[in-house]
Amino acid sequence: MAAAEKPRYYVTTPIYYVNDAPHIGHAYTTLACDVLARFKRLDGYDVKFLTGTDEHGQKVEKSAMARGIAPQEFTDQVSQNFRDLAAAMGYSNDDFIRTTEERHRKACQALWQTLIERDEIYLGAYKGWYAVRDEAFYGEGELKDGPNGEKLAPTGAPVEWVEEPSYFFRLSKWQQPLLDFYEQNPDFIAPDSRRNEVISFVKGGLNDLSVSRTTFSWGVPVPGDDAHIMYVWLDALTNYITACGYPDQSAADYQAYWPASLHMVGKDILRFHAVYWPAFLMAANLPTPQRVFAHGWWTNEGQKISKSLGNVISPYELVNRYGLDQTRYFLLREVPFGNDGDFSHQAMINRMNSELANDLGNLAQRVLSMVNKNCDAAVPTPGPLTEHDLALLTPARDLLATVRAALDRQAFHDALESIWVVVRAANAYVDHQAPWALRKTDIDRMGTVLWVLMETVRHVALLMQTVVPTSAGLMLDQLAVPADQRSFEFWGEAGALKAGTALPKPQGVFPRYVEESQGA
Ligand code: ME8
Repeated sequence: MAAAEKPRYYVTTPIYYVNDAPHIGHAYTTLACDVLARFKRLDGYDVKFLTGTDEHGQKVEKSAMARGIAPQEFTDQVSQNFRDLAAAMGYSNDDFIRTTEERHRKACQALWQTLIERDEIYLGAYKGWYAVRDEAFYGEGELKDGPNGEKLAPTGAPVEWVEEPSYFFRLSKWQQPLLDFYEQNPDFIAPDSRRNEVISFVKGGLNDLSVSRTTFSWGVPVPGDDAHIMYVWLDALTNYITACGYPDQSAADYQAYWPASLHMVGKDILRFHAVYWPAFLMAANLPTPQRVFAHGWWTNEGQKISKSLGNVISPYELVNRYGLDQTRYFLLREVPFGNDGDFSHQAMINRMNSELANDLGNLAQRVLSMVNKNCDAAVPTPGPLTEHDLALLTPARDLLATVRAALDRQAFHDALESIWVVVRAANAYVDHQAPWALRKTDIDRMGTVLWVLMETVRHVALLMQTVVPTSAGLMLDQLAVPADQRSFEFWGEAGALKAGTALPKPQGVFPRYVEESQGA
């Protein structure tokens, strides 16, 4: 297929604040996008997958000051941590955006200018509560009392009283258009429970939004009024179009990829993506993204993850201890995507040993060892397929459609469960068909059974390339599937294993995790 004819898919992660070291939460969001990007590429799409860092704002300025270095130097250092994470987690992002880049300053200022020209922004004065930690304004009624009588944001962040000249975005005017937009685009916000939350928030009334600050300077200057810098969220959200070449709307990437197919975010920042962002875009007469998915929150052995509790889970630690693919699998398998989830080492070990090592790893190993020993290390010749064979092979071949539909709903856990239904069925089929016994009684039938199993493993591995790319690649190597025949173009009969193809010596792909104390 020529590139021009391919359908497009543009998926984005939030751009992360650089003041924290990357942790499991950041790794999770980007991982989910990575799996979608890999799936869509294999499924014939032309994909753009964007991640990056959010480097402006008062919080970052304060962190730089605390370290005694200039904000630019600080952000250069810490942004690199997120690039390193992308490499360590095997993310396949096509671009990495930093909001301190020139392309981004240009895009923000152009968007601002458009909003000014369309009379969507006006100069006023801001008086109210601001939480630096959330980089968000709060109404008096939203605040709660802290343990020492101090005022706190609903998120628990400390707030400060702010009074300063400010530009305002006419958000109030977009209340009804936003409600109409949600109504006309029922899939715009997911999951549904979150959609309802956003709708009731908007129905509650929207105030105009302060979109510039004068009391610090680390940000994009407001065009024509240097005393102001842009509100960090207006700046940050714009990254999604900067990366497409905006303000040049004829740029190839803008034409190809905007509006985005999916903004993946955590539930903490849904309001910015599902309310402010479409309002800014509608106000600038630009197309709105197709979907925003807000996933849940990870806790650690039951506790909220926080620096002060000292229980931040480092993705590096997980990868070093359990392996990259094992970590990727666990994160998407353990918790229904959208729900909150709790990390526990025991749960990680259970998934890795019972599902990866036992169910899938052993299946592949058993089948390939039998083929190696009994079929001259070559793909056996299948005879006529029986009802039993089809009872395994047909669901395996149906998996692509099932997984595609699940991933279009961002239901990673459903996708993996449907794959595991087939993996478990394949294990039951091995036991039932007993190819080791057939070797003595009906060698042709043994070949058929082993071929059906290899085909099943091939289909599973093709799909698992998205979640466990290295291990699935090794499985496909062992099935002698050529590197250029691993996309979904080769699904089903199109890529069926050919009898007589020589196979390499099988090797285990998913090691069991053995506690050090037990392993010694
Ligand atoms: O909010 N569990 O950046 P941020 C799951 N710069 N996901 C988590 C998590 C946890 N415990 N902790 C963090 C910002 N995340 C802005 C975004 S976008 C235009 C600007 C993930 O560094 C989750 O995706 O605070 C959450 O939304 C994001 O990190 C917040 O990252």
